[in-house]
Amino acid sequence: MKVLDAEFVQGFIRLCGDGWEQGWHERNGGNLSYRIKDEEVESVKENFVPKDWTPIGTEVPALASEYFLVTGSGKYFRNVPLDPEANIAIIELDDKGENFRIVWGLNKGGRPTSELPSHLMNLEVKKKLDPKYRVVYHCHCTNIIALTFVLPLTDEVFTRELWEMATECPVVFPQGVGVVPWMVPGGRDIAVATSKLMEKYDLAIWAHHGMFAAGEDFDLTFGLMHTAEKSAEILVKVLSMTDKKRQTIQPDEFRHLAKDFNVDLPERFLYEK
Ligand code: 2HA
Ligand code: ZN
Repeated sequence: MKVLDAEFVQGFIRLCGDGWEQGWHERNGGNLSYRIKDEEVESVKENFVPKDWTPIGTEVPALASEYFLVTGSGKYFRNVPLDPEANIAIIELDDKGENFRIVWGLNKGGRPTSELPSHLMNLEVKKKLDPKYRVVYHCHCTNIIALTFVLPLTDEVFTRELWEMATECPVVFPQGVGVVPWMVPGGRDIAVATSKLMEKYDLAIWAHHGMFAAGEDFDLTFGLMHTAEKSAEILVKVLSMTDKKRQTIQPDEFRHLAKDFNVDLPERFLYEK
């Protein structure tokens, strides 16, 4: 099968276009990765032409010898649906999980996303917890970023505020949201900080930068990002009108919701204000 005909590649391309349309990917902002299933690798392998091995910049031994579909460094999400083969790549990891090589894509040159260490370390943490997780998505979602200038940068406050602004939020991300303080992007340090949060959460905010989401497939991962960002948009609107909410969802009401929807909401997010 041609790579571009594969369903997982089509799903990846669609997410890039959807993210662009949301306004979350100015210029080359954002990146996406997908841990490819064995049978999907088999279905497109005939097209692979391996390039040279290159260090990842970190180690991900639990992902050794696996294949990933990733966006290219400096490439624009806007251009992914228009010319996928020039803007995305399939990479293979070596048997130690220390080096990668491009086997398909980026046909006009380039490297995988500058955030490859964060993507792979997040995918590794998630795989160990639940092998069904395959997608990691980073975008520059406007309202979440805006809130990182006005809310305290704690998991507790961001989780509680996002939960309050849309009833579906505690059901969609019951574990909550983690927050990484401002750090230099692109390297191992921010990857370590983010992947630590991914042990507890499916969402990690990068202060004054954007957010990471992890999920089992493209719909769930994009939907998670979209739900959290929509909630942030509502909070930005509320805070633009007033610094006080006249009424909101109360801790006991969250507990009631948790019971009826059969989700576990950690008590540390249900503090009295
Ligand atoms: O430019 O979003 O975090 C890509 C990025 C870096
Ligand atoms: Zn970014």
